[in-house]
Amino acid sequence: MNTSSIIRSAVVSLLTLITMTVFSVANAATINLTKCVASMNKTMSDGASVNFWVFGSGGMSCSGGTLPAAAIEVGVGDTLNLTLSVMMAPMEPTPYNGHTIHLHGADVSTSEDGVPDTGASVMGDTYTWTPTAAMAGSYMYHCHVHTVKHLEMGMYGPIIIRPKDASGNFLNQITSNTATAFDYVQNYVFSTVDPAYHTATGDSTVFADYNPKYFLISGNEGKTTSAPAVTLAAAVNKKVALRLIGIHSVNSTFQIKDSSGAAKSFTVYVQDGRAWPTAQSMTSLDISPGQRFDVIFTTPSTSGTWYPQITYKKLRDNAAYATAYGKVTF
Ligand SMILES: [Cu+2]
Repeated sequence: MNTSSIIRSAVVSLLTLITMTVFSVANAATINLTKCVASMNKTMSDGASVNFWVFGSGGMSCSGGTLPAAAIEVGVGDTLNLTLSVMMAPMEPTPYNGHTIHLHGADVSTSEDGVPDTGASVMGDTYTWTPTAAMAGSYMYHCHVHTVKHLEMGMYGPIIIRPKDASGNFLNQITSNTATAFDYVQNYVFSTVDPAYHTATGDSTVFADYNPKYFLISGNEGKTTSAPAVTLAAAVNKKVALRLIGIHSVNSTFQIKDSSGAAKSFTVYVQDGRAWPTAQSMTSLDISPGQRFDVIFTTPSTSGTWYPQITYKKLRDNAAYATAYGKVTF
């Protein structure tokens, strides 16, 4: 072989290897979703009506809008094409008109990032992401136009990156590590609501001070253990995974307590879409705005009720605002 044929042979081998690597992801799927924005009024626990802007599905007719938005599940190696239509969307006046989708925590190029300050269109776009195996875990999508207002308005929802088996089915594990296997799983989306932000627009001085009045888990207040925001019917001796997704705008502490108030331990496997080098067991976890944790706890051998709960705290002095409760029976 002369030099050029050796180089040509090496190039062909390299291209073959690259092709095999790219296309050897078993049963990688392409997920095409179109999101839109709808106005929604929600009656809060004190009887007040608060206006939200929520992501729904569809273009010209926007349906299924919820607070938070429906979770998007993407397999490792799948390609998500998430399209935003703003045709019928409620909007602020310029310069804060329009909306985007920001894939919070995702490793994407600037063109897929949905940040207007770095050139993203605010009048509709498609955002593409192909997460790798190392990215299994919990994320969120949210609007990045005048974020202080639009995030508060309810423009957010979870994105869950899940490992798949050789047939392309989702594994009931947080990551490819079998230690993260679970029997039950539930999303806990944390958010707070300052109603003054919902009526203010533009550069109003209202946005200079945040005074939340409602404290949510997955869109519900859950002010007491007898009126929890979310419930899960599990069984004894089972593994329950909770995906803790922080879209709140204050400090917070997450715990799981039994019916007598004793804190129960849970194990953190993944933080912000990356596996911890060593999983850690704990009874209390601080969650800052934007953070996500994927945790697992084991239900005991006798039936009962535990209450996963989050105490929201002021950014300035960490004083508690309120606690919101979930409920798991077994
Ligand atoms: Cu927006």
